Amino acid sequence: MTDCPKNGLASIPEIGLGTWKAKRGEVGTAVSTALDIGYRHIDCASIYNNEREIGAAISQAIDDNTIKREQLWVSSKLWNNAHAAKHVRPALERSLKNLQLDHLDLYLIHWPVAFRADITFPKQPDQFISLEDLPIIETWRAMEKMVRKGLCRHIGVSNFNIRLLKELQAQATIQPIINQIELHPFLQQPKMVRHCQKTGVQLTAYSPLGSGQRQQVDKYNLFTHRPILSLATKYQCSPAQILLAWSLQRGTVVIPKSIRPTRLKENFQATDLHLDKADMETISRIDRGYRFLDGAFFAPPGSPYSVNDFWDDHEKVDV
Ligand code: NDP
Ligand code: 1BO
Repeated sequence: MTDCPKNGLASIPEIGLGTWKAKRGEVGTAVSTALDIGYRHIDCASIYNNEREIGAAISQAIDDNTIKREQLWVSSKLWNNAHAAKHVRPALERSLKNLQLDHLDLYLIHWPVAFRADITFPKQPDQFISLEDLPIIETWRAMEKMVRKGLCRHIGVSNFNIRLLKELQAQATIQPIINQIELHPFLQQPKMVRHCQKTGVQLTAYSPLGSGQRQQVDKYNLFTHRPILSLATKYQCSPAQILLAWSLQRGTVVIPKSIRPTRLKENFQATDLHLDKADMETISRIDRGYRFLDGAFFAPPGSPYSVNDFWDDHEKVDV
C-alpha cells in the first residue's frame, strides 16, 4: 500500500492490474486470476470497452468470498466525449453499472482533451472541442460533485502536464490525488515527479513495461535493453520485474497489464524485489524522454490539440 498523507490518500495498492487492450472473453479470467494471486487494484476505463466483464469477475470474487469490496481499489476514467458537466454523472453511473459497484475508489479525467458527446473517436477536426470552449475546471466541478454524492471516493487526472495540473490545483476545491501518466525507464519525467511529490499528488505509472507489444514496432524496447537485461541476470529475475521494482522504488504506483497467469504472478512478485541504490542510479541514466503513447491520435491536422502542447518535455533523444 502507498500512502500519500499530504492529500489524505490512504492505501492505494501499489500494484494494480491494467486492462487496456485486455479483450472481452479474456479480461474476466485475467481479473479473477489476478485477484486469486493477490492483486487488490484494478485499473479500468469506459473506453476500454470491457468493464462489464471486469464487473462480473469482481462480483464473482466477492460472492465467493475471495475478496471483500472494501479490500479492493477500482479506478475508472471519464472518456473525452463526456467532459461537459451534464455528462459526467451519467458516464460515471454507466461505469458503475458495468462494474457492478455502487462507488469507485478513483475516477480520473482520462485525457485533457474533449470531443463532442456523440463522438467516441474523432475522425474530423470539428468533432473535437477545445479546452477554451470546454474548460477542465467545468469537468472538475462535476467530478467534485461525484465525490460529494458518494459515487467515487477520490478523483484525479491522467495525461496532465505540469502546467495543466498546476492550473487545476489552483482552482480545485477537492484536490486531484492522482496523475496517471506514462512512466518507465525510457520516460522518467523527473520534473513531474518532483512537482507531484511537492504538492501531494500520487503518480501512477501507466505502460510501466513500455506497453509490451508496442515495443515490437517502436524503435526502443525495454525488455531487450542491455542494462535492464544485466540487472535481470544479477537479481535472477525477469526484465519486467526489474522495470516494475524500479517504478515502485521511486514511489510510483504501477498498473502493468497482462492476461497471462504466469506474467500476472511474475509482475505481482516484483513487489518483493529490492534494487540497490547503485542499480537505481544505473536505471536513472537510461532515460530517453521517449513516449510509447504520445497522443498524436488527438492531434490530426486541424485539431485544436497538438502533441507539443500535451507534454512538458516531448523531445525524443537517440539511444
Ligand atoms: P504495459 O507496460 O503494462 O505492457 C503490457 C504489455 O506487456 C502487454 O502486451 C502484455 O502482454 C505484456 N506483458 C505483461 N507482463 C509481461 C511480462 N512479465 N513479460 C513480458 N511481457 C509482459 O502497457 P499498457 O500500455 O497496457 O499499460 C498498463 C495499463 O495502464 C493499461 O492496461 C491501462 O490500464 C493503463 N493505461 C492508461 C493510459 C491512460 O491514458 N491513462 C494509457 C495507457 C495505459 P500479455 O497481456 O499478453 O501478457
Ligand atoms: C486512447 C488510449 C487510452 C489508453 O488509456
